[in-house]
Amino acid sequence: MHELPKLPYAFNALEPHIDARTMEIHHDKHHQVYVDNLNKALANEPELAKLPVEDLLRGFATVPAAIQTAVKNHGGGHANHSLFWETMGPGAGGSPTGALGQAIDAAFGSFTALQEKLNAAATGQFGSGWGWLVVGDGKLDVIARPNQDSPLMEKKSPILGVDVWEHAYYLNYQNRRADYLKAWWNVIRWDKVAEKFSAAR
Ligand code: MN3
Repeated sequence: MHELPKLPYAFNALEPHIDARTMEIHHDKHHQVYVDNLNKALANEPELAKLPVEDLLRGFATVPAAIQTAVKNHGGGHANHSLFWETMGPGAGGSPTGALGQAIDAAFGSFTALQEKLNAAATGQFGSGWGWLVVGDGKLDVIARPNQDSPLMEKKSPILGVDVWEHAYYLNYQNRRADYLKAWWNVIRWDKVAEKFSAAR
């Protein structure tokens, strides 16, 4: 059985960048529904149900056709939000250092250039989806994907992602997705992103 991970900080911990009410609904309601529906989809697949959700998504091609859509939407939703909560925190932000900082400079030219590229990808995602910083074939890349489609299904490892479904920002930012993105950079835990980067390489 998959379980909703506990939010590692208070609902209001990311204010003023992300408001407490949005965090509460987003974590307790939206993410819970992905977890519940994933468990329902896997109810008759005991072997698949044992896998960590990341492994389930990496092996997406072998998931039975009858539950592929549910696994993509709800398994993706579960994995994506788990990463999202974990890579944000209070007193965070700033810029990446060490091996990750150097890899970002090498791949994009500078941290500012990465920010511009990820902002453009996330702003340009039509409708609901995510902007991602991923490692694929050992290299950093920025991509956007619709809905809850996980980069793991393409054998890319997400190390940072931003949810641009309206439920992620509408209460505080309404239609201003770009303002939400600008604020989000202030809550990124680069120590966590660096851990994921070193694990992915
Ligand atoms: Mn969401």
